[in-house]
Amino acid sequence: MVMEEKRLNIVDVTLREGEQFAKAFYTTEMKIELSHLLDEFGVEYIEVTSPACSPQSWEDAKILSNLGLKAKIAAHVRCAKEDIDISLDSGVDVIHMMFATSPILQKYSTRKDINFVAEQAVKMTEYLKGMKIETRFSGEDATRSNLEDLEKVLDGVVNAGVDRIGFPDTTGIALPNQIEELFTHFKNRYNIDMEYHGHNDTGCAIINSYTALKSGATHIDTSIMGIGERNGITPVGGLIARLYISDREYIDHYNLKKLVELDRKLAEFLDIDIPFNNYFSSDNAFHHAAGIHTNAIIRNPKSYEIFDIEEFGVSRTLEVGHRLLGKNVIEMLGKEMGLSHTREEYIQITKELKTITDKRRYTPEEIREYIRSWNGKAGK
Ligand code: HCA
Ligand code: CU
Repeated sequence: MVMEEKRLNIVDVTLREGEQFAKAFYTTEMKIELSHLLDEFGVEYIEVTSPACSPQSWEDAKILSNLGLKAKIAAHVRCAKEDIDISLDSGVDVIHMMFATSPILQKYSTRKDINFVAEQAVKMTEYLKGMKIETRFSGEDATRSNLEDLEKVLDGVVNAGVDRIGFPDTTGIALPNQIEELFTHFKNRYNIDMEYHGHNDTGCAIINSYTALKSGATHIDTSIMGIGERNGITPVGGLIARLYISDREYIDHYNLKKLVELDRKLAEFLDIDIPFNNYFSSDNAFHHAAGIHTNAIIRNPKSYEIFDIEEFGVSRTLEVGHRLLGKNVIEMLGKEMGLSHTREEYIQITKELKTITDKRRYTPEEIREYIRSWNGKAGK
């Protein structure tokens, strides 16, 4: 299938790649709840751990496949008939096969050479096409694979009728220019659906995903908050943030209000904190501190915010208890409390507050109390 419209297909891998995260353990109930939320957000695919991995993984794949979600359930499997058969038996909608195509993983991980990979990939693709099930093939460690090796394997699976080919940056080593070249090359070679899966070891997961999309990828792998092996992969919130700003038409079909709920739910399930620098859902994502910023934000939020944050169901906070505070925010606070100090008085209060907040941070409540009981006598 060839997709021409400007649309992103999100392959959510929270339940598969994310299960490889150091802090992850999912119960069946958690998998069900996360799948419902992901479906409400609108991801196109929910990838699950290979049903061949453990008895419960098989049971859960079956349960998720029977939830009646709009999202397709995809089993992530080794390119081996035993694993594929067990997965098919669980009732999943899609098979995501992978096999290492890089010399280093062939030597130390799979211990299968490129000829074996090419032959096996074609065999399994033909096998699955015979059953008319949607099939994807990924060359694991594509970004450290030789181009000729990738071509050899992918030519075979494309000829055998695979629906989609995947290019994982398994070690997070790639720069955007490599991703652009890779996707442009294979788009011109096949014009088929292509998927990108980017690890974040060097902080390039989002920009590489974005670049892949602009260079012909139709499917991007993300996970909630980016969880995965090591420091993880492209976080769904970060990719949405990028596209919301520069290419909104790709993400029109997602329910943006669900993003924060996804992060909160996962953090609760895994008993982790939402990282301080997380997109949209961190406590400080829309916290404005310096007086220069808060003064301008009060006049127009667009001065320091690029998103319409209401669309994400979140709100901003303004710093009041720090020495960087601004007079406008203090005046606003006073007015909110129904006080009737003059502008000059608020300027005076701000001056005093800057002295006391030089010692430590104050809570908003302490600052409110100071303004409330201010009577013109400094230092009380
Ligand atoms: C892994 C490998 C993988 C596979 C991605 C894919 C990667 O950790 O098991 O199937 O496209 O990063 O290469 O996640
Ligand atoms: Cu991965």
